[in-house]
Amino acid sequence: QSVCVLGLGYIGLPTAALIARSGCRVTGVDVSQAVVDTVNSGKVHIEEIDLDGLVQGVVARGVLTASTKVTAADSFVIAVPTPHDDEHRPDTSHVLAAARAIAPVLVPGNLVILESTSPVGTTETVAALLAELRPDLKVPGTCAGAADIFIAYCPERVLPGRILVELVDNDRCIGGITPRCARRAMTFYRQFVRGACVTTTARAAEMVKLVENSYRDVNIAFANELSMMAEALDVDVWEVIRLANRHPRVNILQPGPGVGGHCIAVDPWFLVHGAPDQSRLIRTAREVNLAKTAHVIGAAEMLITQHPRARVACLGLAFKPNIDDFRESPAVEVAAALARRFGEQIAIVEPYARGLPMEFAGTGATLVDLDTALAKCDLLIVLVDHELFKSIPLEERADKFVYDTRGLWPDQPGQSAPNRIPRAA
Ligand code: SAJ
Repeated sequence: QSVCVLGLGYIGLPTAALIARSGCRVTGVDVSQAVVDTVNSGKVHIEEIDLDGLVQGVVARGVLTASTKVTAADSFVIAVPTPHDDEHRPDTSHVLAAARAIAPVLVPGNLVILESTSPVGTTETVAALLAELRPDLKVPGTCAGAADIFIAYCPERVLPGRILVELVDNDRCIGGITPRCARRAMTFYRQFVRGACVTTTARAAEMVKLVENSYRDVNIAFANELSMMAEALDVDVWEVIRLANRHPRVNILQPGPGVGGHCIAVDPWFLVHGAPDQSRLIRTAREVNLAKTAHVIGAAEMLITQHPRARVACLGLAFKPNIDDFRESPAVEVAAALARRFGEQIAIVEPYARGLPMEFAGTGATLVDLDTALAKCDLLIVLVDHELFKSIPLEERADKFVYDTRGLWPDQPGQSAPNRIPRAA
């Protein structure tokens, strides 16, 4: 069995390496020569637990090679990015470019799988494109009778930091352009997936992926809306959530400074664009989560203005706890807005950063370690719930003003409601 994986990013590279380990010969294709060279030297360009050892092993055994060119194979897996424009409209051009690259080498019996998060209908568009480029092949969904090739959509649903474990253990939802395509793709995934493989249509599988992340976004928006209401009502939102969650059928998520990452804040827009008149709740949830970041910036600005001589530390930049990923992070957005306005008054603590991201260039804000911040700063703005911050004992922060957007320190004195902006002394 030979497999060609297009896109060697966060999903493509771990997937290519796992397939290679399961006994296939894999070519990993990427448009970046630097990525190709790195992988061919047995190294990795992305941080992910255990990925370096896995890639080194399969490259050394000669079962994974990288290239900038698509080669003939039994199966093709497309795992390229689907970005969006400023109006949040999905951009499927990389997916279509990958399909164009595959078209010339396709032969009867081949399987083409799309894994990239995609608007509903994209797999059918890929099929139509392949049919147009290869009129000599019977392409499923575009021809009568048995097709020559198989096309399916199978989304990834792994959590960064647990990618290799979740690629193997999570259930997979496999959507075929036809039931025959789904069955063929299921045989492919069973080679390296331990979780259940469930088949459906390509359109349903595309929607499943978008729905999973929209579900989480809507639920976080609920928590964020509660936090702003509780602030207005002078109630401790974390206590309210903790108590409400004692109900057997209630499970409210945690408020924060907004929603970050590359999926949950993006995928709901793909659904909204697909059915704009039917997606009021999902659109509103997105708006609530965006508004929460603006709310935190406004509240922090007010607090600093009330304490003009205070030295301020922003705790955390990552988009979620205990990781070193700062892209699309609401914490960066908040801290950078404060740095632009208050400059040198702002110190940043981020144990996972080696320097400040470019958003802070020219602001005068500085990156300091936690001990320095605790020794020198009087006002702490908690933006990320890193374990390191959670463990700060009360005696090291009892005398500080704290604006805690993550509910990290329920014992912080002077805050009947920790989500509430502390009043000026
Ligand atoms: N967040 C909150 N409150 C919460 C939970 C999360 O504010 O109670 C925030 C986080 O701080 C972070 C953001 O949400 O800024 C997203 O973090 P996350 O841990 O919820 O999700 P991601 O983006 O790391 O990964 C998600 C996962 N999707 C779901 O859990 C439904 C993952 O399984 C997907 O594979 C991934 O998106 C993806 O690639 O689509």
